[in-house]
Amino acid sequence: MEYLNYAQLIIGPAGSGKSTYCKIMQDHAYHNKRIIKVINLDPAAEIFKYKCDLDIRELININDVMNKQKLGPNGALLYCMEYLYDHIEFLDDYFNNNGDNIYYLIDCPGQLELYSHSDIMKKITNYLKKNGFSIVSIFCLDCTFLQEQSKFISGNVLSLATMIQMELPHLTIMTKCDLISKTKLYNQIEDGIETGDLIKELSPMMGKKMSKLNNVLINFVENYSLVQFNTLNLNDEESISAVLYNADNVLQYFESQEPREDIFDNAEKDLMGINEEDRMDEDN
Ligand SMILES: Nc1nc2c(ncn2[C@@H]2O[C@H](COP(=O)(O)OP(=O)(O)OP(=O)(O)O)[C@@H](O)[C@H]2O)c(=O)[nH]1
Ligand SMILES: [Mg+2]
Repeated sequence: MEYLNYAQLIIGPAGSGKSTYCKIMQDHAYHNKRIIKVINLDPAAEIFKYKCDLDIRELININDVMNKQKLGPNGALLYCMEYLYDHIEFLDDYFNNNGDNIYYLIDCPGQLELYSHSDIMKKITNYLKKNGFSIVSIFCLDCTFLQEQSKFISGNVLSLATMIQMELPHLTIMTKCDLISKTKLYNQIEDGIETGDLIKELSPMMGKKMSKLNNVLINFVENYSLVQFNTLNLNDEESISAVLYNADNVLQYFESQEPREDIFDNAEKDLMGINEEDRMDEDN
């Protein structure tokens, strides 16, 4: 399938590094002469480190919603996202103005209820998919989830619940890796962790009673191929390139960048003088 545009949907718990991820990727792309536009879909965002190309706050302001509708922060957030869906022309006009073959990062709010309990984000991404977007979810998880196996499994389950609800290709990225020393688990993840190793290490930590549950959870996680993670360290260009490369791959972005075959064919014909002969035939 040929896509018109490409988007990474940046999601994950509050404070997991979503907005910083956008800044890291935007800078990385800039240094590699690639353009990545960033859209803010978090109506409660305050300061941006990245260059924001479109901001939901131009459409709706969460404080106004809280005051006028007498809602708390979570209710107001849901209201804002539903308002965006009802006024989807806000996004449409912007995309149409930009034209095709554009790569976007969409910085989303951190309230996981939006992805796990409500279907509003799915409705928005389904709309984009119908309009020719290739989309990947980038699920950001703080690297502290790598500090022990039990936390790691709970992070997995969190990511998995979102993946199932969003029905999008999904990558889980361990963020803030500049902040931790490389734990054993960290190294295992970089080298490709085995389910068997996880079970072996988790069970003694949690007592016999839990071992059956651990096995079920770990196998469940593996069946969804979630034991694969990317680590992101903002001081390590290689890790940034690797994350972007994986996202590009999932989006099938590279295919759209390959020169079209008819351009090659024409150039070949030009070299052989065939196009010139055709043109002379047409002139006669
Ligand atoms: N050292 C370091 N700090 C980071 C990194 N990513 C994020 N932070 C810090 O973590 C905090 C939260 O980062 P954000 O990027 O705002 O996280 P977020 O997921 O967008 O947060 P919300 O939008 O509030 O859900 C900030 O203080 C960042 O400076 C990182 O890769 N390395
Ligand atoms: Mg943010």
